Amino acid sequence: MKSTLSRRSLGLGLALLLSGIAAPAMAETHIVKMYTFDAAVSDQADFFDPPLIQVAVGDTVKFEATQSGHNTASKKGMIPEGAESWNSPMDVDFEITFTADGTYGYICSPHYSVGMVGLVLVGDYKTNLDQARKVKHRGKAKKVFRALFKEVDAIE
Ligand SMILES: [Cu+2]
Repeated sequence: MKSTLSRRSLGLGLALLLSGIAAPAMAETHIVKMYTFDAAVSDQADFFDPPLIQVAVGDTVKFEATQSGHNTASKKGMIPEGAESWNSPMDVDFEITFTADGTYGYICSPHYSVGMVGLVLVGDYKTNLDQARKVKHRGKAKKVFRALFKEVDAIE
């Protein structure tokens, strides 16, 4: 009886171990919410939450139209060479699967100048990090991107 139990728990342990090994290869979906205002989340009006995320190649980011009046669009010069740009309609949930390493800068089209911007870091994101950082911005986008790149520099 005792040996049966221990054999069973060994089997379970092995199954857990194997699923743990398989996990990194499985693509994940990450949520970024689009907000107009929610004091419980941020003092800022018009923002992505979270504005900076790090994902693996093959993962999907789902931009959720949590509140209305927003979209997501890649920012010219802020995605890796050869990567596909995007520009979602307003007020829809929008999914992007990232298949190439790199830093991806994006904006909300109507709220770019008030700083509704974000970064997705995919896999080996440093491949185009410097190019993405060099892009000039206007209004509050300048300040928000600068703060996000500072956060990126703090990774490791
Ligand atoms: Cu917006």
